[in-house]
Amino acid sequence: MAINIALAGNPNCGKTTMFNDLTGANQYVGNWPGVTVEKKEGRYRADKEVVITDLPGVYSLSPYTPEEIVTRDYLMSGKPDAVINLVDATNLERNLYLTTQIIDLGIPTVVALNMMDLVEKNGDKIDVDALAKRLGCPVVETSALKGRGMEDVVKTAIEAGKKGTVPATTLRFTDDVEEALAQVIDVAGAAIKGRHARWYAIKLLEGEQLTIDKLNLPAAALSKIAAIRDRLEEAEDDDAESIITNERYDNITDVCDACVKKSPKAMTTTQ
Ligand code: BGO
Repeated sequence: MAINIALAGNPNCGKTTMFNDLTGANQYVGNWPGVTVEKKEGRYRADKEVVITDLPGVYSLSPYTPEEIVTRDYLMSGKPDAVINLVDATNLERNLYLTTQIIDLGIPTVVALNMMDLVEKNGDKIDVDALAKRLGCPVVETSALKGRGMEDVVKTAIEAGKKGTVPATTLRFTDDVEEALAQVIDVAGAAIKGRHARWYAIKLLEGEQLTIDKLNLPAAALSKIAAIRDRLEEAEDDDAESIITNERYDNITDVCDACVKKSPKAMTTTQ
């Protein structure tokens, strides 16, 4: 049976390079239905049962650009068995913003720590085991340019996809936000049951119109969720979307502080 693996990541993280290395000449390029966003699909050259879809490069899963909508819809379509989230390891802090959102989707995820050749060249160190523990999903070192780690990352993704292993929710928000999310899950009930429950709860708490329209919740549930949002916003003196964005960045800073060691050479040259 075919296994579907999606490649997702920020622009310039090396997705095209990895996609080309994995699929060789077995590629099909078209457009996503209804939009002029390029769709690239190919068969893994070492196992033709594995179909690889290269998603458009995005910085976030907000629904503001066609690329973000295509990426998000595909990841939530139930089609991919697993996602390989490429991150540019020389720019971990910026790239992990998307990673925290992909993890919240609740689909089998493997982080490909790409451009490791450059990290090593710079003399920086990343504690890969600690990073995997913090993110709650496997992390594989790769260099798409040098073809390093390619088999390992696909093998890890196939395994995660076959077992249906979703990321552990080790990246928590503050207690106030987690409590609000639990209340939203309670109110929304069966409408958001399943693997995407946490993602939907976050979007409902943020008040994202696209998700509100999609879920078609009864008016009474929507007003209870609005009350939960109001209480949180009042307690934190900020809007819900900013609260969640800021907490993602706080988590990312903690993760990078714990897992990345910049070379002393690099630190003196940037001062
Ligand atoms: C140019 N290591 C290194 N060192 N570079 C990598 C790696 C890696 O693991 N992976 C990718 N790159 P895309 P998106 C380039 O094109 O795959 C490089 O947007 C150049 N081009 O070679 O396109 C890759 O699909 C001139 O670099 O990323 C590419 O995600 C000078 O990262 C760039 C220097 O990769 C983006 C680099 C004319």
